[in-house]
Amino acid sequence: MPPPDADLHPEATGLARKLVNEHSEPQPLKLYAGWFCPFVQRVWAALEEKGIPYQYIEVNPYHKPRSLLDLNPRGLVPTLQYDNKPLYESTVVCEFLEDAYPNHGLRLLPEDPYVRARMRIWTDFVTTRILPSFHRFLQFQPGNSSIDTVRSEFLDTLKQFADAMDEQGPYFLGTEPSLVDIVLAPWAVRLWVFDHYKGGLGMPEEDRAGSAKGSWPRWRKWLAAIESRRSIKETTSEMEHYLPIYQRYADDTAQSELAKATRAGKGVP
Ligand SMILES: N[C@@H](CCC(=O)N[C@@H](CS)C(=O)NCC(=O)O)C(=O)O
Repeated sequence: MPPPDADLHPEATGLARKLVNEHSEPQPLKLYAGWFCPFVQRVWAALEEKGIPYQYIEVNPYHKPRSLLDLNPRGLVPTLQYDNKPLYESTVVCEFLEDAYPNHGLRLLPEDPYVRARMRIWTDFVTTRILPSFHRFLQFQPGNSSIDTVRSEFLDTLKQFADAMDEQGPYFLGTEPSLVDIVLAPWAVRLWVFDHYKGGLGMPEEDRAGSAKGSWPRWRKWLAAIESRRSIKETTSEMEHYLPIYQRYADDTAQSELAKATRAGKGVP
């Protein structure tokens, strides 16, 4: 029997629907995607930012069709097919897009080796620290520990991220976005889940009363820039179709690899 997670709206909606329609023609570069998936949104936004021609192919990774398993034995989206060869793991795929298409659109990786390495530290921080604590908070059930603990652990990861940003911004490294912004953006635009299911995100208004500086004003400046980015808006579907999916996480009944990893106290699959 397919897991409950397999029961999803079958296709992208809203602005994302329009983008899917524009990318339905066969191309040498194919993105096997799920419209709802934040890891997919990383790669999808990177493709859009760089203006790389691609074909969008919707698959349900909880049904794991043969077409997906043949390319990626783990059966996860995003999976890329490039010149008939498979690639997966969203961050690796984004880096690959920069390497393979260096002269297209936005530069995802800074040229300076030090800045590039530092950006990778924070890209890794997103996946190994922010995302697991996002999910511990989202999947929290009364009786385990206290929701205040998981909430403040999550906020602390966001604060560390904000504190590492360029002071002016608005993006992490400064005036232009880069990979580190794109890897967090899909979760940043899903923060509504905490208001909807967990009694609020609980982010302080400001660090110090009246201060324009500090972590949270900087976080909000970053978030506003991310939320208004075309590549993020146009890869986001209508809210109503995310609700049943996130309800399963909020109830901790989801059976996805990510949900199971969170329950087992592990990192992102
Ligand atoms: N580490 C992977 C994670 C991808 C992932 O977990 N994708 C989810 C959808 S959001 C999936 O395919 N899940 C199928 C499953 O859990 O069986 C990446 O960064 O690409």
